[in-house]
Amino acid sequence: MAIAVSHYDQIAAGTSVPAKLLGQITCPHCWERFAPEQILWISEHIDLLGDPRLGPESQQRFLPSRYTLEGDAIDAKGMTCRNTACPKCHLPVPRCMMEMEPLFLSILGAPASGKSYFLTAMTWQLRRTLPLRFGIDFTDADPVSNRALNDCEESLFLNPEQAEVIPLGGLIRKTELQGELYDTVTYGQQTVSYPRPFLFAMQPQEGHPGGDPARLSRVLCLYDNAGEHFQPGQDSASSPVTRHLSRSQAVLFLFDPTQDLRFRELCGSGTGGSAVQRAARLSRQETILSEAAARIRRHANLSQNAKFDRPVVVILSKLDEWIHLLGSDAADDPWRSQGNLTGVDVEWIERRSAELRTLLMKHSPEIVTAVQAFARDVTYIAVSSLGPRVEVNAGQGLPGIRPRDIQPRWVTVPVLYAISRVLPALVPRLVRREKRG
Ligand SMILES: Nc1nc2c(ncn2[C@@H]2O[C@H](COP(=O)(O)OP(=O)(O)OP(=O)(O)O)[C@@H](O)[C@H]2O)c(=O)[nH]1
Ligand SMILES: [Mg+2]
Repeated sequence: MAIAVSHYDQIAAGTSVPAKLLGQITCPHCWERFAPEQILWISEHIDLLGDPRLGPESQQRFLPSRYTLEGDAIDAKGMTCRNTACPKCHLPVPRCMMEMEPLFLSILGAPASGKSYFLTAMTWQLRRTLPLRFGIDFTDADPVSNRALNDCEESLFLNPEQAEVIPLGGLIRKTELQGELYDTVTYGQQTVSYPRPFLFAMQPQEGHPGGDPARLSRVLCLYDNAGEHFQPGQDSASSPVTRHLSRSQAVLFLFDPTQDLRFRELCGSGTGGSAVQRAARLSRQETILSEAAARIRRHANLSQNAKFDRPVVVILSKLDEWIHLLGSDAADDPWRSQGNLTGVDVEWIERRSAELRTLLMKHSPEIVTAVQAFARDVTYIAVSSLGPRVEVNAGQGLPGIRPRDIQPRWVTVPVLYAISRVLPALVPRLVRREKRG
């Protein structure tokens, strides 16, 4: 049965399960903010094809006037619709984003610094760590939009060739600057290409100590940029590939020590070093950071002297190649439990951060200078997306790994530490209790 009242009237009248809507929704594609009543619905009937923004093959978007009793819109041909879209760019906005605040995190770094491997290992491990250790459910908010990342997770962690040494480049490919990771939208004469977001719902389980789950639930919005996007001149009105930076609650900057000449000379005496891979490229990575800082300042209207007040995590990648430069291993994760509370072990992370900062000051001080000129709250965390068992394939001489040997190190620490800074009720920050008496 169809009724001609608005979805919002129904919610108010309690005719469907009342969900508390946000006052404002943020589109994860074009970052437009809009009121919930402006959201468009995506028609279902196959005759309703053709959208002015997305082209003749796309289902029409529309502002509904009829709804089912369950609160779903009904399209012009009488079909019940399930999916919603942004009023500006018309790209799909999952319905959970009407109820849960977004949490944008930007991952940036030079080409080949390890962003895609890190993102893949991180999301794979978050699926386990968040529900089992932190009492937070972590699920795909939009399986269609997450498909590319799910494929990368399968390639690394569910690879059927478990015992074969697979060249690293064959597991996850370089991120393209155009193509299937982007959506093209037409505004009159102008065509804009948006990077596709990866969206995850984070919802506290019953009994989570932080309190009201509705207040703490978030949609984590992540992007896998190509490193070239962070180079000067690569973000434009027609290709706003890094505009998420200005919405980000925290910035994760990957620094790859194996691309730094001075660091590189020290790599290799460790267990996982691979001369072939390191020979490939060198880059001045502080320029990526300075360019990102300039973009954030521009889009957030921050003056040249003002410091960015959100957390910045400098992630030193490919730890397996240079772990011998540190005093200790990183096999265990820095979590701490107190009673029924599990959180990040702040002292452990900060101790290691100080050690990494000292190392950077010695071998690559420009990075420390550049990040501190921009941000106030900086933490250094070292990760390996593959773990200590990278080897060189005898036949091809290329670095590779047997999928069964992949054991990521500390890959969930940057994101959980960042969340603990912006939302400590969801991911608590724990310090050792003072001894009494
Ligand atoms: N030893 C080691 N190598 C890694 C690790 N992570 C990535 N790599 C290597 O670094 C290369 C580049 O990694 P990607 O994750 O594709 O780099 P990216 O930053 O996404 O690069 P773009 O997509 O070009 O921006 C991979 O092909 C691997 O060879 C790691 O944890 N350890
Ligand atoms: Mg990549």
